[in-house]
Amino acid sequence: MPRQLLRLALVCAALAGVVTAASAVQYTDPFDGPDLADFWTFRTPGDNDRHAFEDGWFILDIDAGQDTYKRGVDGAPFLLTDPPADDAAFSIETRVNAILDQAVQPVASHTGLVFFNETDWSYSFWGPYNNVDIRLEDVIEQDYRWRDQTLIGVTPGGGITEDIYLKIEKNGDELEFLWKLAEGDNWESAGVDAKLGPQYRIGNYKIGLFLKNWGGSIPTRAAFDYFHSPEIVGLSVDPNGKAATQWGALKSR
Ligand SMILES: [Ca+2]
Ligand SMILES: [Ca+2]
Repeated sequence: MPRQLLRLALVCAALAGVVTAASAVQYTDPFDGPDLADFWTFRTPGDNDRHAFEDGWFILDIDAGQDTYKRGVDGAPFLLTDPPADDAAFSIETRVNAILDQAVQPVASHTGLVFFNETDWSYSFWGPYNNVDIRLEDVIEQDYRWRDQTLIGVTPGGGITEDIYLKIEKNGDELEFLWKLAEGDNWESAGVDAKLGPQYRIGNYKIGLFLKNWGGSIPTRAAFDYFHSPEIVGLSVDPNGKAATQWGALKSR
């Protein structure tokens, strides 16, 4: 009998371990839909940009010519949320597919992760660009920097032909831009920027996802598998990646 009790105790301990593992919280949004979580704001200049959920992906869907550029050119949709209350050091990441409707990324388009200070018209755009490369472009008011000025980017051979993992790490006033092609790969750094960091202070900026296009573009879509930050309180998910918190429960909080 004591032996059986011991076995029962061991089974209970093992089950407790499983339960603990299953309830481990990651702070992420797996984009299961069907609605946006409460912590997101969909910013759609011109009120003409669309979004949808498809098979666990969040889709941004825009007409041609939805450019966001220097102050005064403001057409691209952003999905935005707040940085963590203590933003001294944190990271955000996503997996983006910029080639939904053709074999390569559409011309004249840029998509990925964004840091955005609307008041001072400053942003950092990080992601696949124009079927050319994965790059950082940024702006402060009328001071725009292309890749040859930010000097941060990578050029995969053959253009943008598959989905890409993106990450931005903020450490003090520095932003580091990282990427990889597969979930199991190690993150690779494309560089560190120290110019835009001072533009991002608690209360004056948001973070999230973007999709823009410009002259010569066609209607463009981009899909995001998830948005994740270890430091930001988002949705609790189980190890299978499904949202453990019901959307109805979230909405009633
Ligand atoms: Ca997903
Ligand atoms: Ca728009």
